[in-house]
Amino acid sequence: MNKKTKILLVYPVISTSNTNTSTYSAPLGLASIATFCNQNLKGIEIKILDGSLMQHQEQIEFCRSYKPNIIGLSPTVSSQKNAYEIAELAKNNDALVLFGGVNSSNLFRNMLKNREFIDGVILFDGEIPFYQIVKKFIEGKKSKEDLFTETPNVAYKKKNGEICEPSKIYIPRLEDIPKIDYSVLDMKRFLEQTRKRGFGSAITYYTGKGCAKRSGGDIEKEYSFDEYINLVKAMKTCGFCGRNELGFRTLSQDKEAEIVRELYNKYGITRFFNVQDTIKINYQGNKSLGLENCIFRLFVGIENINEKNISLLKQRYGPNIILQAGIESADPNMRKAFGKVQIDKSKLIKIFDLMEKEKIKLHPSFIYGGKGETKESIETTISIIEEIARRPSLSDWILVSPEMLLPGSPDFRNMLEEFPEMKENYENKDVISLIQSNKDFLKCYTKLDRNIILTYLKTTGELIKKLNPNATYDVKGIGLDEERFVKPIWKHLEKFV
Ligand code: B12
Repeated sequence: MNKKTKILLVYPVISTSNTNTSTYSAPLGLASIATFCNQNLKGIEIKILDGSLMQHQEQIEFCRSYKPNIIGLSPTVSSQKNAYEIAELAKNNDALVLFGGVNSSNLFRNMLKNREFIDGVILFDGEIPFYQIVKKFIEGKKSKEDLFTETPNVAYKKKNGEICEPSKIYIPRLEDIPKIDYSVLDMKRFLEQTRKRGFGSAITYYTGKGCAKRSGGDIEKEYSFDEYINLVKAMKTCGFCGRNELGFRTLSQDKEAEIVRELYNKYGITRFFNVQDTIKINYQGNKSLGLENCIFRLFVGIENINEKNISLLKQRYGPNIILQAGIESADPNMRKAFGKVQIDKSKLIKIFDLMEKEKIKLHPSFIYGGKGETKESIETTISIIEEIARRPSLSDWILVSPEMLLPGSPDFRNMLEEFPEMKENYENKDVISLIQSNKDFLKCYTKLDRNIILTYLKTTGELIKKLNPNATYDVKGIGLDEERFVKPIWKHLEKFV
């Protein structure tokens, strides 16, 4: 009797050294890969472990008893170490070990050099390469050469230690990838958690990859590795952005309607978070999604919030809209340093007035400690945070973080290019500490240090608490000790913990 090939896909637990980003986000990348494989292959069984729902130990134990034939891991900067531990365990049980996702796409060389237990790293979009590898595996091919040489987007290490870059990069049109079948996730447990956290039945979906800033020119389906990497490096992006792909791909307006209506009908979802980095507001024809009773949280560029766009958004999503906008700084020089559109304080305040009038909620995010940041520029930003905190009907969630040096971001790349000692420090690393890299960045590009940043983060929290006692103050990219000092405020969690 033919036994099924067991596949385990893991979103590892984000290590405790960082604030738990406690939202209603599901591992969409893994869910999409599972959907694609299930629809195109027979004789497989796929399980997904979501690190937002379980502890690291639970993942370890599951992996130990399940003994997958193939494991695929999707770590972030802050869960890389946990991922290695699970992967090594799977390797000891003879699994084929594959890594993927943004962080692995950036660090693949060092990962393959330093970690013998990794068989291959799949760069960028994973559905098709992962499917092709599983297919070959089921057909009995087991050597790295057989599995990887002809497969797009895969990097691996040969027996002689040579790192093989992907022979080609394949970038599918999003319309060619089936929409996610959410039943591959543990929806029961996921929704129990979102309800417990006070979000109701909430989940993420996506309608695009990349962002508007990255657009320009058509995206081909195939590139050579060098050609693709050079095009990505040449793109204009925000300095801190850790995305690493070319351009902006989006799904059609109708596809979005299909996705959210299905989630509403099948799982009773009433709170949706579209993770597309900037939504396009150019709806044609019948705009309404017909889900007026639901809440939609959408990423926008703050400069695009105007009367006309709000009206279009309301026609499409109904009245309950939360706009998540990366304001980052209110200081013009800092906005420039971050690569943001120029917009001054008075314009920002007009936007807040408009949003309040229109009853649209704002979830803004800010960064302290970008290139050239000074105490004065941080204080300018705090004055705008104060303006928001004074308006409880405008916002109940404010996010501030120290600049996180994400591999793949222009700021990280420049730091290594401009400072030889940084190059030496980071060149071979396959785990990046958000804390240490921020300290290094501050030293290279500002006269501030991390203690100053942490003190500003703390006083910002106190200010928010005073002005809007019901607001959540979310701080990312800080360690546990630092968290005890800064005191982020998880308003929505307080009721439930
Ligand atoms: C939702 C989200 C989260 C959720 C993730 C929930 C989850 N379970 O997945 C939460 C809120 C937990 C989260 C946390 C963090 N995130 Co985040 N997040 C996102 C966001 C907005 C969407 C991700 C998504 O679902 N995309 C849609 C899916 C379909 O695409 P995908 O994930 O890229 O997956 C595809 C490929 O990457 C690949 N792939 C992915 N995994 C795997 C695995 C295998 C085996 C294979 C083969 C392929 C593969 O194939 C997939 C299908 O094509 C992205 C930005 C974006 N819009 O993409 C940032 C992003 C991924 N996050 C980022 C970061 C930095 C973080 C944080 C470290 C800091 C932060 N900003 O909060 C934290 C980590 C923890 C912490 N507290 O410090 C960066 C990553 C940069 C980098 N170089 O690593 C991004 C790109 C934002 C940015 N612009 O910089 N995040």
